[in-house]
Amino acid sequence: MKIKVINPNTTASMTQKIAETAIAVASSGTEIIACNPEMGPVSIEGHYDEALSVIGILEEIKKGEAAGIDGYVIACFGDPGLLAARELAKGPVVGIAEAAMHAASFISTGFSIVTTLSRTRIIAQHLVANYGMTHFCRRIRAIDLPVLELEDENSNARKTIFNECRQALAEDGAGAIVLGCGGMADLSAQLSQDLGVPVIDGVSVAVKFVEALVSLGLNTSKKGDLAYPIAKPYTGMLHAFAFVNQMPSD
Ligand code: 5HY
Repeated sequence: MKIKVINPNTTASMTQKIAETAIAVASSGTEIIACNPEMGPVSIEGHYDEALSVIGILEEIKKGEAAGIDGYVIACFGDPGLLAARELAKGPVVGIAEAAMHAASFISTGFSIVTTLSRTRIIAQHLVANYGMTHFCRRIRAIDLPVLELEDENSNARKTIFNECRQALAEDGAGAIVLGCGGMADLSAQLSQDLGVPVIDGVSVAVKFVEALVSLGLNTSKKGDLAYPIAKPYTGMLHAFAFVNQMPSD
């Protein structure tokens, strides 16, 4: 099977890190195609960045459909454009926030999320509610470092994340930690070992969930709101995004 892992920001080093994490957990027989859009924000740190990252994500889904991709991972903790991507895709599309939260709920009765900037906590909070995880999510914490600090080997991001996780375990009554950024994908194994609790990275979990869904033949339902978009003209600079209906819809 072919799984396309999309890093919605345009920072190639973060895409490479996400690719390595995905390839490390993929089953034999699973081909991982990791990419980031050609256009968009170098990092996603708020609603505006997120909104504008969606165009690039949908462009990558469109290319994936033409290339026979079986399933997709959206590797940004805001799960940007998830439902729009599902409208375009035949196969399953899984967001790393959704995947990580569900995995945490299988192995703990409470988890805390550790993300980057405080201003993005509200985005995670909305997803916690959307995904029915309010019962499990103990707290959403931020290390208040910009996303791209994670790309700087010399920054103290790792130490700061470790300290925030340790505090979460001491104060929040959490049994597991969910890492709140695709750029933290490479940290989960070491943090789990150092902290002695499950520290969950959504990229790894999302790849395994997509593998499971595809192997079960579970594709995105085309009945109702996730049916292919209704074909209509788009004007201005988005005219090329007008959906051309090649598939039957309900
Ligand atoms: C992410 N931003 O996963 C989010 C994390 C965040 O560029 N990749 C980003 O802080 O919202």
